[in-house]
Amino acid sequence: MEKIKLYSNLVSPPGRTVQLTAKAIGLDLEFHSIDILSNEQLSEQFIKMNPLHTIPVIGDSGTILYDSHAIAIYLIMKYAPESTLYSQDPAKQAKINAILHFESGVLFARLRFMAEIVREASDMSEIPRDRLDYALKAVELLEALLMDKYLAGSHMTLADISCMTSFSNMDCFLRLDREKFPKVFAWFERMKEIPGYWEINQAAIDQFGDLIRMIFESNKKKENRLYE
Ligand SMILES: N[C@@H](CCC(=O)N[C@@H](CS)C(=O)NCC(=O)O)C(=O)O
Repeated sequence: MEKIKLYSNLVSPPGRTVQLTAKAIGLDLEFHSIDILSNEQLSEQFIKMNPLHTIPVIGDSGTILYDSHAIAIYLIMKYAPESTLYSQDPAKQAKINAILHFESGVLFARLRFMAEIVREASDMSEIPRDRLDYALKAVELLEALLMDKYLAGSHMTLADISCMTSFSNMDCFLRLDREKFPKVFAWFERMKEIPGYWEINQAAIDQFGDLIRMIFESNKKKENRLYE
């Protein structure tokens, strides 16, 4: 069988959701790195696959799909329908879907709103307060959602993978106080036990932290040059 192609970047939370889902169901993907810092996703070739020019995208024997949530559900339903990461039961499925919509519409959207401005900033103090507060509020909502061991109940599902990848990037920016979010941090610790966490998620977080520092430093140099 031809390997499924994944077009993504390790620093992308939705991209890692697909990588970790594949890992959990034992699927080996062929990784194609897309450099979003140099806007590779805006190339004609990429836009043909995804007019929304977002990563991740997969190619599975001619089937091209975008959006991490849609891709992860597709992979589970096609290759591991018995997996407990998703469910065949309509009520359980709806519960997982509701959290996936929260991730897409609130958690990731607010992370992106904050991250977009980093490209122009010299340090975190330059991120507008309302963007930081908006992101923080999303973490408060995540804390409120955690009424059991995992987001959709007592076992880990796709909802947890999806929220964890975005949450971990958010924590890189906000350096959250563990005491204020005890349920979130206890859940995050549990999530570190999933297959691939260290080589996929932690590796990305380390890289992401360095990337933010590099962007800040380079923006500071640009500012200094103005006054030379
Ligand atoms: N809802 C989408 C969001 C994907 C997304 O916004 N990805 C970002 C990277 S984390 C991206 O591709 N940004 C580049 C762009 O929008 O041009 C998903 O879950 O796949």
